[in-house]
Amino acid sequence: MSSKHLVGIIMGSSSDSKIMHGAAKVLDDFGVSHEDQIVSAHRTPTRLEQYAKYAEKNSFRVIIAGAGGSAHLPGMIAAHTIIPVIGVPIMVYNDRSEKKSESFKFSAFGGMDSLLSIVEMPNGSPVATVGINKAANAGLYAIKILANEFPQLKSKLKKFKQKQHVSVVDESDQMKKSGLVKFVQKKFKTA
Ligand code: RP5
Repeated sequence: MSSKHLVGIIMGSSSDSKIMHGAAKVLDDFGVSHEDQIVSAHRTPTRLEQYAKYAEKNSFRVIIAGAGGSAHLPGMIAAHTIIPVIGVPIMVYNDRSEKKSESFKFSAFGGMDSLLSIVEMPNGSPVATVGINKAANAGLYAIKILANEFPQLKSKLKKFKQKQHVSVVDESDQMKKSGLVKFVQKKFKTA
């Protein structure tokens, strides 16, 4: 596979990094090279435009863009480039100050604000959108796109699906054997 970065991961703030790291982790697990940066649509609008050009120059195949609040980043990046953009709506944010009270650590609309602003891109500038905080799914979806070009990713994805299958069947066997009450006690360490 290419040693160059295939995926660009960007986020609106360092406070998004805890969520966005889920995408990076999946890409690392599949051996897909990615480059990670902070690009803010409202604090660094000119940098956003530069980043889109940079991504095209570097032949990124996919851009994963995460943002919270009104979340313009994924849509604005999509407006500036023909590279497919996967948007990650982020709920938990605003944790720059440790002293902030709990109620200030979450976006007012619980992530629905970001979800709707990313998923509701008007016709002509699409952004594929994953669920709120589901950065790992963005990573997986990027791999599915890349698998069209890199056949080794196809077989890795098939193995990944097979592993999921086996783990569900294993848990089902345990449940069948012990019964639901004991299964829950063991799995969730309840009394
Ligand atoms: C958005 O505003 C970012 O994506 C982040 O989710 C949110 C809050 O940013 P900070 O105030 O934590 O920098 O642009």
